[in-house]
Amino acid sequence: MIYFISDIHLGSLVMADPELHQQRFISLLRKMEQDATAIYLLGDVFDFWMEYYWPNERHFARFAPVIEALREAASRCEVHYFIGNHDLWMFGWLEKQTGVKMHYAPLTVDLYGKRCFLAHGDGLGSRDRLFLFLRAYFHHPVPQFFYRLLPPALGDRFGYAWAASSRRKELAHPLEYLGEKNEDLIRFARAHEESEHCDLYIFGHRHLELSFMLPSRANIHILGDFFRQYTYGVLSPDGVFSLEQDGLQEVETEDRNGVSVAFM
Ligand SMILES: [Mn+2]
Repeated sequence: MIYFISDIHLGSLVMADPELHQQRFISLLRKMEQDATAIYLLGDVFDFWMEYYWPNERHFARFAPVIEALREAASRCEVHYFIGNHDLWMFGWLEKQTGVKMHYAPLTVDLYGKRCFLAHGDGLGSRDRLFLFLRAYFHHPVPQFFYRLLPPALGDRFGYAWAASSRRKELAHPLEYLGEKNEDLIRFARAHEESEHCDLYIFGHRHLELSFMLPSRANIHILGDFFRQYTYGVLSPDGVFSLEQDGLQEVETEDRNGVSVAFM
């Protein structure tokens, strides 16, 4: 089996019990390890992650259990870690500690005979100029250099507060499906199909579960999240992809081309 999970947002200030949340993710990782040939973490695993020039003992102590679980998972199967828009400030520390393979850009790869396009998804197909500007700023080495100079306690306080403000907005108004013309990732995949065909597009970022088939028969899957919906994706060796929910049966998904598919 190959597993895909994104948007866990570990450490978020809006979690009622952040330790329990971390443990729930660790339990799922352990379950996946049983039959996984690979685990793909598609971004925003952490609600905020910054590797400063100084040691950040508090941060590392807080996430010691999940760091250890990632190390163990990576010793049993391939573990791929894609940066998201909350945990993009990875500069090699986590990779060195755990043995996960970091990805700083989307990846096209053959998995069980399926051509797969994998990415967190932020910025792809986006027409939101403010978001794109901020994204370019956050990815720029100059502001990164200055942020990394901050004392970790100060930088983290600001970073987690910033991240929590978007989580709070979202909990008040859960993100909704905008329709195929307005969903950036659908538009992105549609354009991508014109130059290169992939069988599967797997994304995170949107915090909603979605399966959508393009006329080229490419299937787009958006994974949901692991703080409210607790969903993740599974690709079986026969090339069948499904969305599942932790601790429950498979979740209902909607085929937006009109056929509603419910798994029980
Ligand atoms: Mn996210």
